[in-house]
Amino acid sequence: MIPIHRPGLSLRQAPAWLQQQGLDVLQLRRALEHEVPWQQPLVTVYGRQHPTPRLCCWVADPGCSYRYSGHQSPISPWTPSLSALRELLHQQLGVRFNSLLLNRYRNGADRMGWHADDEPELDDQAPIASLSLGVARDLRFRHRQGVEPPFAVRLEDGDLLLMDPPTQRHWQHALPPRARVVAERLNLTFRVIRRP
Ligand SMILES: O=C(O)CCC(=O)C(=O)O
Repeated sequence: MIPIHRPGLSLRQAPAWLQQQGLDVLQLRRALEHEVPWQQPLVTVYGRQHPTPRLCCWVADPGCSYRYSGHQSPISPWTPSLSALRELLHQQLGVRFNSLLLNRYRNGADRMGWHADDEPELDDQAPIASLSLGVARDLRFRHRQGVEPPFAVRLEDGDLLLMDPPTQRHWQHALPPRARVVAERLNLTFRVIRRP
C-alpha cells in the first residue's frame, strides 16, 4: 500500500489490487456491466433536476438506505461477484462493509462533482474502500478551507484506494470530465452505514 498523507487526509493506494487477488479484471468489469441494475437518477442541483452525469447503483444489506443530492437510492441486493469482493476486503482489511455505491462512467464526459462522503448515515470511523476498473481517471482532492494545495490521484484499472478517517471531514473529492477519454470506467466504493 502506498500511503498518501496531508493535514486531515489519509489515503492508502494499492496499485493493481484486483489483479493481485488473481482476478481477471476485464471479465469482472463485463460481468458487473451486465448483472448490476444500472440507473441514471435525477438529481436536484440549485433547484433544477438533471440526470446524473454517470450511471449508478446502490447495493446494500437490508435496512442500509442512502440519500445523496436529494435522491433516495433504492437498495439492490449483493450479486455473487460483489459479495466475493466484499469478502476479500473483509479478509484483508478486517472491515465489514455493509453497502456499496457503484458508479459507471461511460466515457470522459461522465463525471462526479465536488463532495465528501460525510452523510450522517455513514460511519465516520470506518474507511471507504474504492475499487477502480477500466480506463484510468484522476480523482482530485481539495481541502475544504483551501489551506492546502489540491492534488490528484490517478486511479488505474484494478487499483484499490482507501480513504481513512478523518479525510471526509476535511477534504472533498471529485472526478472531473476528460474530453479525450472515450472508454468506460467502473468505480465501486464500499462503505459502512450506521444502523439505527
Ligand atoms: O469514481 C470515483 O473514483 C469517485 C467516486 C466517488 O467519489 C464516490 O463514490 O463518492
